[in-house]
Amino acid sequence: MTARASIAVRNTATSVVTIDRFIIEQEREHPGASGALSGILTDLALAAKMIANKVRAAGLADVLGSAGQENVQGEVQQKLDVIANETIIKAMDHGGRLCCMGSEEADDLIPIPDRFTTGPYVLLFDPLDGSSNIDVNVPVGTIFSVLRKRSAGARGSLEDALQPGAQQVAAGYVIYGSSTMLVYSTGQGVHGFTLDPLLGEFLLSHPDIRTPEHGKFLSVNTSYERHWAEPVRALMRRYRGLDGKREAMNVRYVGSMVADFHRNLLAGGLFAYPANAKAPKGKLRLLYECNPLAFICEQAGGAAIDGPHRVLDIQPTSLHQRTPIYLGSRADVEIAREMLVAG
Ligand code: FDP
Repeated sequence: MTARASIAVRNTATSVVTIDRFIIEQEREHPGASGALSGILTDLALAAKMIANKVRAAGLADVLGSAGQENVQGEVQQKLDVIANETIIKAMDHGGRLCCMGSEEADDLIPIPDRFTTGPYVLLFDPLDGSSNIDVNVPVGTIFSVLRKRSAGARGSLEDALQPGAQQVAAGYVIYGSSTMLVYSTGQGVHGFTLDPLLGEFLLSHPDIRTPEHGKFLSVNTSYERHWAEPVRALMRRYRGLDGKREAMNVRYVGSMVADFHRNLLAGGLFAYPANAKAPKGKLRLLYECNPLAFICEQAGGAAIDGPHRVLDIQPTSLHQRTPIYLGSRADVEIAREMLVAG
């Protein structure tokens, strides 16, 4: 059976497909499955609903603004970052499905408390991506990645987290935008669910997402142009049609990776955060942002590279490692590969 033929259930005029039902139907296609991965996805969906509630009420409740602490990246943590981080940890720590977790907001691996049993998976997540946009009501997101435990011990170790992205068994994101959407893949295509605020359920709204081969949109922060190496500048001139060798792409940069990625996934396009003289590895984190979105992108027919290499093949060496990234429609990523490798 091909990945795209694997949708077992679809909405009809009189019945809707909830994310729980969809997860269970997908699990049924794997008779040996223990149900642990399904449980992780279901728990993540609950955490996403709880975070969505907070994000929706951000202007009302006292959750806007900075919590006055810096995270491991040296960025000021926003209050909602802290809330989202705790919400995910508490939704996931007691299910007996994880051996440990890693969060963009935590310096080290997050252990499963001793009072809970552990399980065969690791969860890595960015609880609230694009958080510098929260105060101005711009979409933000949650990104997650699930890997199988490799180490011998029950409680997990760095070895479990530091696996190439190609080893992910599931990855996804939630976008808290004009509606809240959860998009995920377990390697059987990419499926999107929209939160029905009245039912309080994620409903299947975007089955089998395929990203266009050529993109319309270019998402990159051009204010770093003066710090880019010449091949990157030449590449961006190409995308913008300035060298006369292709039609110009339309520049759209929200500055929230999930929002930019989501638009480009559906409409076609390329998201880039290149290395620059001030950030030699770019800004984005391999484990918490780049790997999960690269997995989704490839599953939808797109591609993701750091320049010469496929992102999913990079062997991570530290939890908070950064990587340059070019992510999106396959033909547009191919141009980056050619020009950056040649340059
Ligand atoms: P943020 O710092 O607001 O969390 O993850 C980092 C990120 O946002 C991405 O979501 C976003 O694409 C990028 O940083 C924006 O960075 P620049 O302002 O440097 O373009």
